[in-house]
Amino acid sequence: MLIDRYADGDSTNNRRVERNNPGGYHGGDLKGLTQHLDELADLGITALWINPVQKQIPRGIYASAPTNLGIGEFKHWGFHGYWIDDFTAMEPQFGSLDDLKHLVDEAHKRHIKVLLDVVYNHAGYGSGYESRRTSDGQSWLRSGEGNCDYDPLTCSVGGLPDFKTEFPEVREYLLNANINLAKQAGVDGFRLDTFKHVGTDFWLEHRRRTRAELGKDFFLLAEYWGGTASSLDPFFERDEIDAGFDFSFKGSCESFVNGRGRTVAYGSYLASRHKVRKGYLLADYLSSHDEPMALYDLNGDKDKFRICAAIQMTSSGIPVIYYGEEVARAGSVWPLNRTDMPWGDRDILPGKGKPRDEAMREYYKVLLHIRRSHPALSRGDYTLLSGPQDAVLAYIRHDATSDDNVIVLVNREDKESAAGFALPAALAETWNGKPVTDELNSKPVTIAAGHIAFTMAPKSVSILNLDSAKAEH
Ligand SMILES: [Ca+2]
Ligand SMILES: [Ca+2]
Repeated sequence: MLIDRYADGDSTNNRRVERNNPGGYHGGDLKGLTQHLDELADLGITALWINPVQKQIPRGIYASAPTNLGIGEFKHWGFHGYWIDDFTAMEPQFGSLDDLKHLVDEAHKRHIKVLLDVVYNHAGYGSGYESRRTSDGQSWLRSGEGNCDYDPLTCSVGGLPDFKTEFPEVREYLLNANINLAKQAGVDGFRLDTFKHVGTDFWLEHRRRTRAELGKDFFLLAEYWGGTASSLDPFFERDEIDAGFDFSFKGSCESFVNGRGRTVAYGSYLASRHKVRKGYLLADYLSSHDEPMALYDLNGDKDKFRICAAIQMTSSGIPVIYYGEEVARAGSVWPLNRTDMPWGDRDILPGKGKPRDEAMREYYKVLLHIRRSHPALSRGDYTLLSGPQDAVLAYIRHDATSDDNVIVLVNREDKESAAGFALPAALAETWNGKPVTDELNSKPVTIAAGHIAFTMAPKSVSILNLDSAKAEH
C-alpha cells in the first residue's frame, strides 16, 4: 500500500499536493487508510504492508519517465516514503504518530496485522545526514562508491547516499529509530527495504533486537531483489528473517498464461517453490511499486490475469496484493505503476472518478475466502498431476494436520480442454463417489473411479474440494 495514493482523510496536511504530477504527493494519508479498513477487511486480507512513514526530504528530484508514456521530465518527491530526511520524525503529509497508532489499533480490531516498511540502507537525496560525523570524525554516508552488481553493501542504490551501517554509532541510531517507532505504534512486523545492500552482521543484530524489544513473533519480510527459494536460503539458514519476496512468481505466471513453455514445466516450477527451509516463507506478488502492473504486462487480458490471481491464491507462501490490483487499477510501468487507488463514484480523493472493476473485486473475495478456508492452500504440500502431454495444469495441495485436500485445475488455452487425471490412490479412496465442489465456480463435480474427467472452459480455473463446509481458520 502506498499511503499517498490510497485515500485522503485529512486535507489539512496536503502541503505539497500535485495530483497531476505522477511523482508528486497526491494527498493520501494514514487517516484516509484507517477510514477504509472495513473495505480491506471485507476483501479478506489478513495483513497490511504500508510504505515507510518517516519524514521525507523536502524537495523533488527531476526524473525522466520512459518516452513511450508521454510524460517526459517530472519532479519526483518522496511520496513513496523511501527518501527519508529524519528517521526520528513522521512525514506530516502521511500523518502523526497517533495516526499510525490509530491505524494499527483499528487494523487489529479487524484481525489485520500491520507490517511497516523500514529502510536501513540509505538516506534521501541531500538529507540532513550528509553532515553527520561519527565521534572520530567520519562521515555517516558514502556515495558514488562501488557497483551494485559486485559490491552490493557499499554501492549507492539508485544514486542514494549509503549509510555506513558497519559503524556502531550509525547502526545504533537507525536500529533505535525504527525499533522505537515500531514499539510506539504497535506494528506486527517490518518489510525490510533493500535487504541485499546491508550486511549479515547488521541483520543478525537486527533480529536479536527486534525479538528482544518487539516480541519473539515480530515478523521480518525482506525485499532481497531477485529473491527465489534458493537465493533466500542463506538468510533463512542464519535466521536473519522470517520471509523474503519471491521475485520469480510474477514473470513465471505471466509467461505461463501467455502460452510459453509446457504446462508440466510450470507445474514443476510451482513445486520448486516448496523447497523452502521449514519455518520460513516466500512472499509472492503479481505487481509491485517497483515492477509493471501484471494486467498491463498481459495487455489488459483480464482472463489471463484472473488465472494468475487464482494460481497465486492457491500457492504456498504469502500472497501479496498490490493496492487496487483487486479492482483492476489502471497502471503500467514506473512511474505509472503507482497510480491512485480508483474509487469510482465514491467521494474519495485522490482516486475519485477513476474506474474500478467490481467483478474483479468479487473474484478476489471468493479466492481469498477459499484460501482462508483451506489450510492446505497456505501450508500444505504440493503434488503435480499434469504429465508432459497435458494441456491442463493440475495440482493437489494437501495439509496432513487438518487432512485438507484441494485440487486446482487450470486451462490456459483459448479453447476448451479436457481435464482427465487419475487421482493418487489415497485420494481416490477418499473422494470416490463423494460430493465434490468446484469452489471457484460454485459447481458440483463428479469423481468416479478415482478419475477427474470433465471439459474446462477456455482460460478457466477450477478449485475442487471434497467438503466445502470447512470453517475459516
Ligand atoms: Ca492528506
Ligand atoms: Ca549499503
